[in-house]
Amino acid sequence: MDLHFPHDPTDDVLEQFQRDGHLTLRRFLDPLELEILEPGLSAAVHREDPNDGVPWEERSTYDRAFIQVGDVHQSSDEARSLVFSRRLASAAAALLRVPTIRLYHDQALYKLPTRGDGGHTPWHVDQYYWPMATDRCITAWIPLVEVSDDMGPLTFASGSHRMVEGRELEISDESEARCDRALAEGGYTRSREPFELGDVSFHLGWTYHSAPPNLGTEERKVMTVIYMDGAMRVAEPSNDHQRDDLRKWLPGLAAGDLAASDANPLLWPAT
Ligand SMILES: O=C(O)CCC(=O)C(=O)O
Repeated sequence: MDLHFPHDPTDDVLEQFQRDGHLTLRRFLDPLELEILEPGLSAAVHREDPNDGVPWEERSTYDRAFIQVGDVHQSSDEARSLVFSRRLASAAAALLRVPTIRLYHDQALYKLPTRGDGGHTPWHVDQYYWPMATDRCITAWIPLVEVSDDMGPLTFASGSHRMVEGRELEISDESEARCDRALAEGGYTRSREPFELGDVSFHLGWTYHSAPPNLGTEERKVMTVIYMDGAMRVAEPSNDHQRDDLRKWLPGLAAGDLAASDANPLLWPAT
């Protein structure tokens, strides 16, 4: 299912994204369509939850942050319609200022209501995990339910895609503490707003972001799609996470290759 026809952000929007490294497009998707997609997509996420049954006390900071399920579009037609949405992919192309866009991968990030200590998403940058040769990669964060301020909305540090300190940290208590301090010292403004159904945020691979714990009673259900420049090349992995990502999301490829395995279809222009 194609959610909408392509959409061209205005020059103001493009400049804002270039300045801040993140942007939320309000009512970008049709709330009714998201309501229809949500149950099937959530069923796939819960079926594949890697931490199902693990007591809260035994979970790491990372595992308390969210239920993380990747490649959801392989098991859910509902996820597939978001991953192959031309409206989303065309916005990614416009924001990155590239003519073509490929899928890096998708993942659902469902934040459980906190059960005591933790449940926040520590400050981090995504590109630490990705073996990519340039910074032309972007995540669309797509809530499948309304996310009020107490449910753990994504929080950005505006302009932080230019900050270098902390880029070498995996998501952890250490990244939370060190990035928080570096962002404060660098004077970066933090931006956190509730999401209505249909609102979609986009952030660059090097933009620092975090989320508070979900203090509500319902799950914070969010789907993400990670896009890259269609001309992206694979970089030599610089850590074990990047080696894992190379195997998982760029199968069969090596440093220097065009990042265009069978798992990375061209999403824009749509074929
Ligand atoms: O959903 C969250 O809490 C974190 C999301 C995130 O880190 C991302 O989409 O890159």
